[in-house]
Amino acid sequence: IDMSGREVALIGVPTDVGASDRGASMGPEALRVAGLRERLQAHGLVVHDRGNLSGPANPWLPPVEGYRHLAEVAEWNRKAHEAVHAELTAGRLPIMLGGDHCLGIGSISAVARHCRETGRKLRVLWLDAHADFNTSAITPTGNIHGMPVACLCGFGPAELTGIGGQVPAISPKWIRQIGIRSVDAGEKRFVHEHDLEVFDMRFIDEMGMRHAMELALATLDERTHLHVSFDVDFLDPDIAPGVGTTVPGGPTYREAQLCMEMIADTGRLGSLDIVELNPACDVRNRTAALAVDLVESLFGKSTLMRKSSRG
Ligand code: 5AB
Ligand code: MN
Ligand code: MN
Ligand code: MN
Repeated sequence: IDMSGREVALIGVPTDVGASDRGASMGPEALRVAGLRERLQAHGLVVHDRGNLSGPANPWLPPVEGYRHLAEVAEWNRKAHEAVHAELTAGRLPIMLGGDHCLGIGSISAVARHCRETGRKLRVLWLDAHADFNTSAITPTGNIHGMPVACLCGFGPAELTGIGGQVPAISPKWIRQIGIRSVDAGEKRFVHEHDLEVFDMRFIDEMGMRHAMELALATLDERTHLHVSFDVDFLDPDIAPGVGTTVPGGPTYREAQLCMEMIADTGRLGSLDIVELNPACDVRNRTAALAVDLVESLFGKSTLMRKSSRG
């Protein structure tokens, strides 16, 4: 798939209000320092860097009724929603640079709204160590970065589920989760109850990343808009230490590359989140550099060297 000439927009959303460790707010700048724009340009993409959105500071307060910083999370997400939606409307491919993963609510609700407006089918690939399917009733932490998938599916406070104008914003049937290896007890029951399609690390160990991705990508067609929500803690902490919530036993460098390459091969990528990168936890910006590397593959780096995609 040749993406050259495709216009992409980088939208920095520098906040960590949804997390319990500070530092993801520095993610956008770390990705820029690692050369995200230049590397995409080298593949012929036309890159517009919109700079960073601004929003409320992190008040650093304990949870209230099961949510930490709900008002601030809602404000950042409304802004992310509008920025992502504007780029999609203008025909550009938005890349949201988080920021913590609560921002998936704003970003993906914007993509869902765009798909409704243009008659497209939405498929969301959630690359993460975590399912992010908690609610205020079952969360062990109150951190909203553990709740975006639930909020998008309509389970959450009106301030968050209503962003984008339709509740729920998406159906659980549209989501494929890859790399999952840390799910809380109540969350696990909720995931089963709503029948989320999860390719967890056990599945990847036994069946391989190739088979997991073949299944995850099986039902795409020419009307499909594919959104990738890439939580950097998806990766094994040995190669990606720069996240607040590391979980051992994640995809290796090659497994992660293959995952990205197989997404690139579909030619359906329409929007992307890069979230949870925490430069305060990183070693010489190594995790940012790795994320940029993987994003290059997502935009077809390796396929440029191949005549046909697979076989
Ligand atoms: B991330 C935990 N399940 O809800 C919770 O990094 C962790 O966006 C959530 O995937 C991790 O607080 C959120 C324990
Ligand atoms: Mn996440
Ligand atoms: Mn995670
Ligand atoms: Mn995290």
